[in-house]
Formats: sequence, C-alpha cells, structure tokens
Amino acid sequence: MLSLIYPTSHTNMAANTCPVLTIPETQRDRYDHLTQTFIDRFGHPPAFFGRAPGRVNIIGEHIDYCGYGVLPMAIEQDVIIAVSHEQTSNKIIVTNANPAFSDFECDKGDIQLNKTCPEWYNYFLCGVLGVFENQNVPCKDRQGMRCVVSGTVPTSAGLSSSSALVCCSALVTTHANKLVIPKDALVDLSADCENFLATATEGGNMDQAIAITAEQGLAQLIEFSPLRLTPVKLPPEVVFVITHSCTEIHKGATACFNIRVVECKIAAQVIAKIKGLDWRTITTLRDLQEKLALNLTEMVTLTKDLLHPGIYTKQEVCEVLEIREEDLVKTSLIAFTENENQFCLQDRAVHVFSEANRVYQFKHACETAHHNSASLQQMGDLMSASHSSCHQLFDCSNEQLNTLVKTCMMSGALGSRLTGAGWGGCVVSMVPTNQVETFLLKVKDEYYANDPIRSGKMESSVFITRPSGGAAIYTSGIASQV
Ligand code: NG1
Repeated sequence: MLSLIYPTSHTNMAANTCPVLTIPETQRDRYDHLTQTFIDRFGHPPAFFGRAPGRVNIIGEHIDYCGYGVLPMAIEQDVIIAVSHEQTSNKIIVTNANPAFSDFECDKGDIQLNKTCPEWYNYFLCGVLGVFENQNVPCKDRQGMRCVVSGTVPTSAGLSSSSALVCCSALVTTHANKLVIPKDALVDLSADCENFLATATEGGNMDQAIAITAEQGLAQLIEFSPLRLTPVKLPPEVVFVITHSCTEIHKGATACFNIRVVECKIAAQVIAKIKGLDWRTITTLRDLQEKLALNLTEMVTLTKDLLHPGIYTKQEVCEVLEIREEDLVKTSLIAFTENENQFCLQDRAVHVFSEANRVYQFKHACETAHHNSASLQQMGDLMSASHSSCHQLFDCSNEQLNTLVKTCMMSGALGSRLTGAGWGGCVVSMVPTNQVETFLLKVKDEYYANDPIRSGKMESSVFITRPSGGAAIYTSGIASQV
C-alpha cells in the first residue's frame, strides 16, 4: 500500500543555498552575448549572472495546490539575468535582451507591483520586492541594481516561464544584497510573491521548487509542507520530448484555474462535513486524507461514495455545509471565483487522489526501469492515464492537446500527456531513445506540416529536453560598478 509520506533520501537539500558557479564552456557564447548587450546598454560589464530554469512536469498535474507531491524536471530553457549593483544608487533598472519588451526603472524604495498590469517586468519586480520584504531590508540598505534579462522558456506554454523569471530575480537580489536565504525559504517567498501578482492562478509551489532545487541530470519528486525533495534518475532508454500544441490561454486573465482550486477545496470540505470533521479547518484534499487516515486508493472509493457526479450548485454546497451563501466567500472561495455558481466536485477530487497515486507509482517504476521494458511501459501507461484524467475528470485539456497526444502515441511514444496547467500549451512524451528521430519526423509531419499556422512554428515547437540544474549564480570575474 502506498504511504502518504514517501521516504526521501535528500530531506536536508532544501536547507542549502543556491550555488555560485563558473559559467560552463558550452554556455560561454550566450553569456558573452548577454555581457555585450549589458555593456551596450549601461556602458560597463555586469558583476554577475543569475540563472533559473523552466520546467516540464512529467507527472502530477493540478495536485501541488492540493498538498500532493509532483514529479517535474528542470529544462535547459531558462532565464538569465546579468546584474551590476551599488548601494549608493537609488534605482532598480531592468531591460530585456529581447527589444520587443519595454525597459523599466523605479526607485529602490518605491517598488510597486501592479496586479492588473500584465507587463513582463512585474514578474521581475515581484522577486526583488519579495526578497526585500521577506528579509526586512530597509530602503537605505538596498542595493541599486542594473539588470538585463534574457529568457528562452516559451511563454504561456505550461513550462513555467514566469516562475523562472520570479525565482531568478529573487536570487540575483539575494546575491547582490549579500543575503543568505536557504533554498526552501527562497521557494516559499518566490511562490508567495508570484501568487500575489497572479491572483487568477493560486497555484502550488511546484514551479518555484523545481526551478530552485533541481539537480543536473535528475528529475525530482517534490513533496510539500514541509518541502521534501527526492532526486529521480530517469532511465537512459527513454528521452522526454516537448511539443507545443500551438494553442494557449492566458491563465492570468481567466477564472478557469482558480475555479479548479476552489472545486478541490470545496470537495474536501463537503466530504469532511459528511464525515463529521471540523470542515472549516480543512483547506486541501491532503488535509482531508490525513484527518481520515486512509490511503489514496481508499480516498478515491470514499469520494465516489460520498460525492455525486456532475454539478453541485452553490445552493446545494451551502445546504450540505449548513452555511449561508454569503458565508461561502469566506470559507471556501478565492479571487475570481466569488460569483461562481457551479462546482464539479467528484470528478475533480477523483482526479487529484488518483493522480497523486500515479506520481508514486511512476517514481517506483522509474527505479526499476533500467533494462526493464515492463517498467518502462508502466511509466508510459501512467503518463497516458494522467492525460485521460486531466481531460475527462479535471477538464483542463483541449481538442488540440488531445489530438497532439494521440499523434505522439501513434508516432512511437510510450506515454504522452499535457503538461502544466493545460487548456493549451505543451505535451510531454516519453520516447524510446533509439526511436526518437523517427518520432520527431512523424509528429512534425502529422501535427505541424500540413497546417499553415503550425508549420510556421514547427522548429521552435518540438524539442527534446534533458534534466537541467536548478537556480545558480554565475560569476563573470569582472568587478561590479554601477
Ligand atoms: P503553469 O503550467 O506554469 O501555469 C500551474 C501552477 C503550478 C501547478 C500547475 C498544474 C503557478 C505559478 N503554477 O503551472 O503550481 O498547479 O499549474 O499542475 O500557479
């Protein structure tokens, strides 16, 4: 039987701080190019660089905010920030290496986060302010900073470009101000400040946790409250291929994400009420499971017994909880969901409990997969089951993602699924290493080549990715000056 708390081999990893490294030779050209951009903009070289990667979630979708462990890996695509700093300067100045994005500057003592402003630099400022506030750094002691940001993570693709930027700006602010923040605290503060900004996506901490704690060459089982990290070695017989569906939604501008968060919370509260627990103290499905002391399979059965399929109206939820409709706002609803009237409870909770179980099953299969085709097939099947559950129970897929998953399976993948929040964005497929070339040709031919819009985006939409390292500072060896 699977336990809720999986034993970890690296429980103390989060206590460390992010490393300070020298720039790898393979990346030298990119850093040299960024240095030149910095010199062109500010007239002097940067003092150091920060880097944070995007991520692909291999399995464990929409369960981090329910308290459950997930299994992502950091990808090679990343955000790099070149920085120079000086305490006597009052300014925070940030430029994007991509000229399509506008410059921004503000006083270091007057950093305003604008929740309604979608500009890219808000995510940068969010990490800066998150560190200053978390560490109570008085305005006069703050370092003024000049920064140039270079990002390669595709945006709105479910690959966590925004968290990479937030984590990277939090890290460079920490380094410039000579602060010492352990990785687990950096994860929490980056997630808190990003949630403050993106009120329409009250996600969990998966993205920040993997961006900050990833280890080169390894995926990671990440469990929460408290943060626990277990490196997962992926079998060499397979590679993970990311393909973009060429559809996206701007999650920050719609309520769909937060409605799912709320449905999971209400499902937990309704079951708690029926079971005679103090339901007001239950905010996640994991809280509920811990109170009931059942395993994940038993939670699926219990959910099907106690919640009916289909829609609960707000009135019905309030009748079960024995509260007035206006009280539901306080007990259960969050931003963007205050006027929501319909909640799908059984399907959402069944997805969460079964997906949480699949994460542990996947990790277990992974441990025995080297030279073992049955375990490799099981890993693939779990990924495909995850996609079906996201589509049918969690309703976070779309037609194009479903078509792309089907195409990837028919092109030789052992398993394929949407990755990230969904409703558009990317698919991740597990492909036998020795068949990857044929796989790429077939997918390009089937999904992209015959469609005029998709074919134009094909080269940047399909890529193999390997597990990259987590956030780090890279020194350029050049003295800092503003
Ligand atoms: P993306 O794919 O970056 O929108 C979001 C959440 C994650 C997680 C996934 C779904 C944020 C910053 N990220 O990720 O925590 O809940 O959806 O598994 O809210």
